[in-house]
Amino acid sequence: HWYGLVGAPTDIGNFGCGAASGPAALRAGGFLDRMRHQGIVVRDMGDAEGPAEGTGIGEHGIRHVEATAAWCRAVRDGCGQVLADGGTPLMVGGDHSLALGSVAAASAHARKLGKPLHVFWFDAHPDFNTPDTSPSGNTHGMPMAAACGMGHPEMLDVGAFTPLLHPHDLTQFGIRDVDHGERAHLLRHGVRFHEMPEVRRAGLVSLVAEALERAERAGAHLHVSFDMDALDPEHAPGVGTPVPGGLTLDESVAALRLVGESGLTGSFDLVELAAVREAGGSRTVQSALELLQAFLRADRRLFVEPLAVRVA
Ligand code: DIR
Ligand code: MN
Ligand code: MN
Ligand code: MN
Repeated sequence: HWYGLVGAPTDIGNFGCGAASGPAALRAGGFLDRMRHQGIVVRDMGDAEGPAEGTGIGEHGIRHVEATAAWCRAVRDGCGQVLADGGTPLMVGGDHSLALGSVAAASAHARKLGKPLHVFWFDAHPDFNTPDTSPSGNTHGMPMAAACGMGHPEMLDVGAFTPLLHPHDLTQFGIRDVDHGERAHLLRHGVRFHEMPEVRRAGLVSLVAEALERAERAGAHLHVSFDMDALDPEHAPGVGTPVPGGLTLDESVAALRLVGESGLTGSFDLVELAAVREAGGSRTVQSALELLQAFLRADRRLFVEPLAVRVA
């Protein structure tokens, strides 16, 4: 078993937020070496490519929707290639609109295997806006609605079919900033979105364990999408839209370890790593490294075959 790193260096979905620097920051932070030293080989598939410039505000009041869709198609193809070659894509963003691309790849792959797709979404935000409900017009607030078949035609067209995901098969953790119309959508479509008060009451790990049981029973392909702003700004100050009152690094590490142990994860995103926004430090990159390490080290599939000892 192997993971393939697909970088997506753009902030097209929240223009200027700084998330374009994410893949380079993670590589410069020593991600691949750190994994290799632990016997975990992650193949670097390089960066997806897309338009450098936005395409402006269209008739629906959405920013750069055509450019977003172009980036998502590139991410879809990069992740799709890893899946076709038998690996697990690790998409590093970039802003969260790109998850529409990785989910499109995951959904097509799951369908081919005859499995349902389940998505775990760690985020301060549900990213379940449509053009009608979005207060900002930014596409990074829309990928999950689009995956569930609601949104701008350009975004619905990223996958080979639509919807890519049934809303009942979407579970969200760490939510604490929901737009008004977005909440109505979530409730109407039966999305399980665990807001911070519930996380504090029930515990992140037990909510994740419950969702894992559902995914396991369903025989699902599990796609995990981790927005760095799910973490409290104390642990991840370098994000585009920090929201106080978030997840601790410790509980997130414990949750991702459980997800890794399950062996159910067929694709993974780590997004909104806007380290350039963090004055002078590297706290956010360190947190990202710890999350990825917790997840990967717990995935026993990586250790089924003895790895060749690597010299040099
Ligand atoms: C807000 C912010 N809900 C929007 N979304 C963010 O623009 O739709 N997602 N920041 O990560
Ligand atoms: Mn997000
Ligand atoms: Mn977010
Ligand atoms: Mn976002």
